[in-house]
Amino acid sequence: LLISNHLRYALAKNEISLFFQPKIDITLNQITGAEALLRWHNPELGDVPPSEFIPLAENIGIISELGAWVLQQACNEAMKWQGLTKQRLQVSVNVSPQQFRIGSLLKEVKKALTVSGLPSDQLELEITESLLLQDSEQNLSQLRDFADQGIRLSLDDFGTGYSSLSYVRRFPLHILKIDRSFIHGLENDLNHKVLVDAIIAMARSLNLELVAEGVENKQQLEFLRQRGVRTIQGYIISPPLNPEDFRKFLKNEH
Ligand code: G
Ligand code: G
Ligand code: NA
Ligand code: MN
Repeated sequence: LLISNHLRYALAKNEISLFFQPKIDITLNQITGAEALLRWHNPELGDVPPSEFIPLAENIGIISELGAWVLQQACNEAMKWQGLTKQRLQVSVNVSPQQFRIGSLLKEVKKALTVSGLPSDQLELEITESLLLQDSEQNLSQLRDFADQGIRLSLDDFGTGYSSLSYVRRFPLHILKIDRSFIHGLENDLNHKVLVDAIIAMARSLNLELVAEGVENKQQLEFLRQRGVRTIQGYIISPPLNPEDFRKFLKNEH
């Protein structure tokens, strides 16, 4: 496949970059960190979204290499933020279930932390519900390894899969991210409001921190604020930014 061939050489050709989207504590009006998001621009294909090229990277066997690159870049960037703001910022990195299956993830995470010098409690891994649903001992033990290292674990896209309370409580998670599909149109949709309330209640009962993603307008923000959700991410604050613009965002914060 043409796109696979391009993807194989994309890293070497510097076509891949990492953007950062701020996360904000809306009670303190302070930035708490950023999610690292892959971007691929190919001269022939144009911009290819990660939803297309991540599955492809898994299929052609380069997800480990790509994932290791993301981890290293994310940790390196997070180190550069330290002088720019008083807060101790978290950097969140998405990891796909396939990266857990390969088994070298812990080694790659440790390497990225060592090489960058970033303290492990400033790294957050965003995992998906599908990883929990596989419910293998191997996945659970890897998650425990990360938690033991002080790395924070966040459950991404929550509510889109089949995770139940009984599933989620078995895993050493710290954060639950409300999927943006529930935030979208929230202000006009009673069903979404009810779902978001249920997710909030569940997170509280499990003692998990909450992040609401995809927040685009004031009504959504106020809905979340009223319910005590502290941390949000979305276009109302900022789209994902290139590393330079993200540093500018930090400097303009105060
Ligand atoms: O940025 P965008 O909305 O296009 O992201 C689409 C999807 O790609 C999201 O689900 C996001 O989690 C995923 N994604 C972005 N960057 C990475 C990455 O570095 N690794 C993995 N595994 N997924 C990523
Ligand atoms: O699946 P994941 O949660 O990792 O996806 C994150 C993606 O959501 C990012 O790639 C980003 O482009 C997108 N995103 C971030 N903020 C918003 C927003 O406010 N609205 C919408 N529609 N998408 C957003
Ligand atoms: Na994510
Ligand atoms: Mn998500």
